[in-house]
Amino acid sequence: MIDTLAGRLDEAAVSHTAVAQFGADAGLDVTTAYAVQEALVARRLDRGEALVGLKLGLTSRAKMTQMGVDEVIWGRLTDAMHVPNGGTVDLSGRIHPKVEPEVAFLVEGGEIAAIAPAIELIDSRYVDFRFTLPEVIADNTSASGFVVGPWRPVPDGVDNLGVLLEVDGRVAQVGSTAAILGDPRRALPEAARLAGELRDGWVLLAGAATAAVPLRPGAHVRVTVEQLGTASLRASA
Ligand code: OOG
Ligand code: MG
Repeated sequence: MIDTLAGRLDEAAVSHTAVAQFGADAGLDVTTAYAVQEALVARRLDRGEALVGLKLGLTSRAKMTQMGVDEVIWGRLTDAMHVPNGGTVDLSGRIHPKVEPEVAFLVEGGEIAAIAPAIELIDSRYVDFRFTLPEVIADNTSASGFVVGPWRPVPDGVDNLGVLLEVDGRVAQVGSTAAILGDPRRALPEAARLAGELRDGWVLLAGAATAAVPLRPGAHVRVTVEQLGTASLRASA
């Protein structure tokens, strides 16, 4: 079953065509769901992608409410998901992408070496972006892309910095890093506990500070985190 479900999700991503939720009959539990995720990401690695980090999801109340799911989850980031800061995201390869404001950590020696403002691009492989907790875990927590702004040392007050998500110069979401586990630095021990591994040089996305917003063709998206600066992307036409 693990391989069948991983194959379905992989095919959905590659063909950018949403799949139906697996449904209760599949009997997917959280443990099996992480095995599906591993098998799904293994297919990417077999195609030559490399693991470059991890992400946490549903670390904020806003996201739990938006997605109707209420447990912290984790997923895997590969080099193919990385979009350079200010770069263009090709929408032709996505299903129904959304963007959300995050902070990223650089991991060294099991610790936080640097912090950066970040944008996560999520693109659920399920129809209508609807899923259960095991289903979204199996789908690598909707991971599709990420942008990291300039790295800097962790500033004082990182547990409560203002976060702004702008689309075409208009404010789309406002929030605070406090929304991320009460303090985004908690993402590090949380990721180590959940994933069991954090390699040097990996990027860790701590989770969205606000709800996600749809990424429309041609849109310019900018995330600003107080004291950290900005990260931005443009969607292809
Ligand atoms: C699941 C991924 C959640 C976050 O930052 O909370 C996530 C989803 O919303 O599709 O990445
Ligand atoms: Mg996220």
